[in-house]
Parts: sequence; structure tokens; C-alpha cells
Amino acid sequence: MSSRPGILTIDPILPFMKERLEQFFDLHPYTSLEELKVVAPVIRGITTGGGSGVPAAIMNALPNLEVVSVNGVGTDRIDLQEAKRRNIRVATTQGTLTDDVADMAVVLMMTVMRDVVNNDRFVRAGNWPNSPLPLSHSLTKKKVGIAGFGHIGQAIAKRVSAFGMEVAYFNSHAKPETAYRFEPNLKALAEWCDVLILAVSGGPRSANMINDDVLTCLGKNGVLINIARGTVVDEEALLVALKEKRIAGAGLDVFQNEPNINPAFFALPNTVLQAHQASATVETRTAMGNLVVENLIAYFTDGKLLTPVI
Ligand code: 8YV
Repeated sequence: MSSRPGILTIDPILPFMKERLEQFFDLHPYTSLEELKVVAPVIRGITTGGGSGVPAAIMNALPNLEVVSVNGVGTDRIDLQEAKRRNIRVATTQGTLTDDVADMAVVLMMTVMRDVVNNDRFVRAGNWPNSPLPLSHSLTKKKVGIAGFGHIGQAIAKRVSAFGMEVAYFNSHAKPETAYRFEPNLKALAEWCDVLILAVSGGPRSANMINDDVLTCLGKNGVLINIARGTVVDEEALLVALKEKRIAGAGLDVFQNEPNINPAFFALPNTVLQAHQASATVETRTAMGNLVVENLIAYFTDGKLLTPVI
């Protein structure tokens, strides 16, 4: 039997990560709980994505698990309390993806407000010579409400301010060190803003935070952007609001039940859909991948994580 630690890879990893990890560890890609049973005793570490986390059934199946290295910043799919109880350490790639995720929020906002996707389809269909396009909407002077004002929320604020947009934010507590207005009431923020951008962490505290009431406050001219987690939005309520044009549109990078999202989204012309791509650039995924690997090497070399959560 190998003396090298066994690492379970839950999400697929990039080739350079595999190459580096294989210098130190025996890798076991996750296939099924049944097959996991065979290798379970040798697994001491996990790599996973923020969206996948570590399902309870997997954590429970691994008696010798010591460390989880997340390729992302979200820990909402990991039972941190149980990890703490079992003395399992958890690291994320904090600090690597803030700018790209903030960029995606802005890309989605602009794409929805300026009708980029519909206009592209119109041009490709050869319709330009035949009929005028509907007018789109300015960003300048519009109000942006940001729900969740951590690193990503603040990076979004900085970007949209540069477009001459007004910003206010909702958060668990005020951040007086920032230049922006704190709005402690989410419905009041939705009522005030033209664009509501979700940048909160996932998990039980934010689950279905965007419900029918909040969407009603956002109103028929309002746009919803979600680069946070699908769980933050009551999707049934959102689908109805979009279908009945009770809000103007949505730009969504994340969904409940990814990647098998509700097909009702496919038929909505006022919605721009992404496949959880906010951090998916060569540059950021390289930085994330390096940190995932180096956290594991650091842990198994001297017991210390570089970017620990617990
Ligand atoms: C990644 C994420 O797409 O950081 C997170 O929590 O959800 C995203 O950045 C994901 O972790 C990639 O696996």
C-alpha cells in the first residue's frame, strides 16, 4: 500500500493541477459512493469546487479525512460544523476570484440592459435591413442595489460607480469604512434600485432571500443579477415574475439544481443565462488551481493551510 496520502477529487481538476498533485499524492477521482467505499480508508484529503462542496454522504464515508481544499470561495455545500467536530481543516481560494466574479456581474448587467443577446440574434437572423430594434436602457444615473457587501460586492460597487451609477448595499452589518450607503432592509433596497445584484454567500441564512415580495419591490423596470448562488433566489417566484414581466429582466450565472436547471428559463427572452462561469477565466482558474494544490502540499508538509477557513 502507498504511503502517500490519498486525495479524492470531487470535481474534475485541470491537467496542471493533476500533474503537480500526483508528485505528492495518490489521486482518486470521485465516481460513486459504492466505489468510494473501496478506497475510503486511504483518503486523507479532498479537492472540490465551491458549487459541489462535500456532500454529507461523502464526508461520512471517509473516516480518515483531514483536509478539504476548495477550488472556490463558497463553503455553503460543506458542513463546517461537522468538519470542525471531526477536526477536518478546510481551505478556499479566497482572494483569487474577486475581480472576475465582479466583472461577470457587470457583464450580465450590461448585457441585459443593453439587450446585447437579443440584438445579436436579430443581426444573425438577417433582420437588420427589415425592421427597427426596440431601444435598450442606459446604465448612467441608474441605481444599483448590492445584496452582500464582502469583497465581491465591494468590487462590483467600484465598477458600477465608474459608470456613473448610484450604489447602496444590504448586508448583515454596515461597512462604514466604505463610501457607500447601507440599507438594512432588503425590500427597501429592491424598491429603491433599478438593478439588484446578488453577491451574498449561499447557505441557510440567504436561502430564498429573493422571494416574490422582494421581486415585487424591484418592480417592472427592475433587473436582477445573480452571481452568488442559485439557492439565494426562489426560482419559481423569479420565473413567474420574468414571464409576467413583473420585473424587466435577469442575468443569471447560478441556479438551483445546477447544471440541470429548470428548462422554463430557456424560453425567457428577457433573461441572460450563464453556466456558473464567473470565475472561469484562464487567469483566475490558474491562480485558483495553484492555491488548491499548494494548500494541500502545505498541509501535508507542515500541517498549515495557506488560506484556511477552519
Ligand atoms: C467556482 C464558486 O465556479 O467560488 C465559488 O464558490 O462557486 C466558483 O468560483 C467554483 O468553485 C468552481 O468549481
